Amino acid sequence: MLMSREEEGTAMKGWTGRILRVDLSREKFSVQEFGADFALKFFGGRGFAAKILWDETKPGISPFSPENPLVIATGPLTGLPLPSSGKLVVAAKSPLTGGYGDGNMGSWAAVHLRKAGYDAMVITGAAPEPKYIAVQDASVEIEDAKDIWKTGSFESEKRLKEKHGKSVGVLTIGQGGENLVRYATVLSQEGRSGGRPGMGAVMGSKRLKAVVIEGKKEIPLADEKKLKELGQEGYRSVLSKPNYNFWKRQGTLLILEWCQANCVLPTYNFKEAVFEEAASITGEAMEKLKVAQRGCPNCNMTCGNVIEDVEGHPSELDYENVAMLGSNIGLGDLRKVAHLNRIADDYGLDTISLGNSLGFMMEASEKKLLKEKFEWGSYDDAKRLIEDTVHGEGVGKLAAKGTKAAAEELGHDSEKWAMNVKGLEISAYNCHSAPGMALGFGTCSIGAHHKDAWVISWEINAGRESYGPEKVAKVLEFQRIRGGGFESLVTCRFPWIELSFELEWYPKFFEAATGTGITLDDINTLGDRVYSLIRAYWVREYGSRWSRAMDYPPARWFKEAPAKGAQKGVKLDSEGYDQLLSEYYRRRGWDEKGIPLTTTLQTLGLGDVAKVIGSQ
Ligand code: PTT
Ligand code: SF4
Repeated sequence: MLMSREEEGTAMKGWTGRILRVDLSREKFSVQEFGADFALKFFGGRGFAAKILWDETKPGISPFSPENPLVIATGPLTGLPLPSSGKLVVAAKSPLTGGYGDGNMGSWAAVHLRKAGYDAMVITGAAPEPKYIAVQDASVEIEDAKDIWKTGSFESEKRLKEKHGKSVGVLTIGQGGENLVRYATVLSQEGRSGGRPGMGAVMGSKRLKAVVIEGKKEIPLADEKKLKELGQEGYRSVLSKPNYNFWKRQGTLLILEWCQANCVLPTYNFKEAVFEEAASITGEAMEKLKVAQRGCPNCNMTCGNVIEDVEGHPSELDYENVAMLGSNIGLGDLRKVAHLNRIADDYGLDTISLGNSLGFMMEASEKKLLKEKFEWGSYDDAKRLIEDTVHGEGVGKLAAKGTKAAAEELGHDSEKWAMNVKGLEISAYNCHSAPGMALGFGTCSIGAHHKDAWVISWEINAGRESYGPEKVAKVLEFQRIRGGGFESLVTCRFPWIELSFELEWYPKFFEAATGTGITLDDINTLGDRVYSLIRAYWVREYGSRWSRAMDYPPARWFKEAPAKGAQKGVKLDSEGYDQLLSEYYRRRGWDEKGIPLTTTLQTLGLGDVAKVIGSQ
């Protein structure tokens, strides 16, 4: 349980020390205070969400149950005048995976939540009719949302801003979330999307259309002067990084050409790893069409590149969106890809799972497993399938459940090419010939996301063939700093990973904000704590269904090698992967099934968790 501030007797800095709780069933809200113990143990963001969901999810509940808490959490660095600090985490039990789910998104809502005097918001219950929550400093209202229900995320945000003012922060869902598509996300600012494992659908199940936040207070700081100085220095340092200009030109799309050159570009539902039309969807191709650049709050390396889509609308592109809705479905026209991306943003669907789902259905159609026809590379077929997915028509009903559930219903061994881990679809890196990245996907805390251990660029330089312990060490290093550190401090990791903004800045920022000195080792320990707690959550939810197989990537990577490109004929070796996994478990202090050992949990301050999951 959280400790109250009074019990602790500590006046905290850096955190507001307050969580806003809203019960939609009872139309009530309350404020819960927490103390330094909780703050220093879990930091914020994913750390807070994991602890709250561990404590408060009734084991085995349906993710669509009103009791499933939806957590919106910031961290001690969020909203401060520091590089790229305008981010938040949305988390809940996932309807796509049945395990812990979260996502990280940029939004003014992150900054406003902190300025309204809260570090996090926990939403429970379900409204009988569509509602939205309006927070303005101490005032919290639950308002009618009937007139924006069945409306896309862009129009909904626009109308909410017309009513509440254009500078408020808005988190909203589109029709995808309303209709419980299991990979529906939460949207903000026409191009920020978070919560791949269905956080938008959890919002929809609560009939919660949006959260509007405006805060005007100061965030309490231990050393305001120092923090400002550090922030200014930090912003200057970001600007001086050698890769800055190229990053500003291409953002995340700079990686597409590299993926093609290194045979890891997902193509035709991850069957191939190079795409014959890749040149038309690269960062360079995007640059020629670019009409605007957008980004998250407090960021001076904004990476949201906007082009005009084939139907004349603006669409903000990232690498994952383009690869999954482009090469993965055989579509090589960037303006058409951009339109599919725009529809996904407006309906509020995760582009990664959507691109996987489209690829899966195109392959199923090719294999004559469906009555309906979906051709590779067909823009019209892709559009039709997206519409059917959102509105639950025809095969769209199946597509809306994600590839794992779709394969279970479809049969014919289709689970072998349903590209997911634990139910969450794989992001845009094809790992036939990248065992370290495959391990990163296999062991990621929410299912197959690259956000925690994106080791692929390091791996290809270090030697992709190896199944050695150095791969495990790198996966762990990244899971600690990315999956634990950045997700719980809650700032964007791009200054570090993309521009080499040094990690040493973050303990300094932390100390100026909170008054507590920490080291990078402390951040790594936090990462381990969060990872083991999330693993415990999965084990508790899955019970006897939990097995080592949950940490395996799909059979396609082991059984079928790509037929083209320099890595033609290369596939993953299952014995080698097994060894990597055992070494990974050993270094984590988990048993051979991937369940944290009692001693590991005790060392991490999670001793009470051990009994619940029957740790050895
Ligand atoms: C993130 C995942 C990613 S990761 C991408 S592109 W990427 C896709 N973006 C989508 C989108 O857009 N629209 C949509 N309808 N679905 C989308 N699904 C996909 O979602 C994002 C950036 C990016 S762009 C990345 S890597 C980094 N992610 C960070 C992270 O996870 N943590 C952190 N501390 N910093 C990060 N910085 C970068 O943020 P999920 P955003 Mg996203 C339109 O949410 O669920 O984590 O999945 O947040 O504000 O859009 O910024 O090449
Ligand atoms: Fe947002 Fe990109 Fe800036 Fe990160 S670098 S905060 S994703 S705009």
